[in-house]
Amino acid sequence: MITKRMADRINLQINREMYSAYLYMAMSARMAEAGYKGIANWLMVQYHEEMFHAMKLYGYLQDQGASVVLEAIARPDFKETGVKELFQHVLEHEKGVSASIREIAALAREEKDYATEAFIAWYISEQVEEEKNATEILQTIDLLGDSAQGNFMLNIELGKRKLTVPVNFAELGGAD
Ligand code: OFO
Repeated sequence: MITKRMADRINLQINREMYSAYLYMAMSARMAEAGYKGIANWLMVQYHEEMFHAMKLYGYLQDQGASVVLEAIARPDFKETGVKELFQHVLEHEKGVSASIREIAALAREEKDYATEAFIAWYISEQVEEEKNATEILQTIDLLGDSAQGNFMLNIELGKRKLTVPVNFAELGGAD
């Protein structure tokens, strides 16, 4: 069993992961409209990753006998239309999510909640990956050149990204 304070904090994180999903879904639509189908693919795969992150938290609350409480998801807030600026936004967003995950880890330590500390360690590692992915894309943009030709090449590259997370969330536990 986890404390109410921890359950509230994890529910907040579900909302933040859902916001991430919503943000990447909106960014995917923007890139598809601009003709960058490959970049839109990368962002839509990211949407699924974020839903997976949210649903792992959802399952954890259920496994702990805590209530899942869903709040409104904010409108995706981004104005960038350029590819490089868009991925700068992605990186900054992920840094913010990493900070949010660290707060949960710190709270778990404060409460001597070893189960949540062990559970949230997966997200700590995942955020290293999330920041690395965005950083590498920004490096690739710089190498290719932030130009129509460079973005065209990036579009081909990001079009290769495949979904690796499950989409049947009933398999994640909590619902059994
Ligand atoms: Fe859930 O890692 Fe991105 O936001």
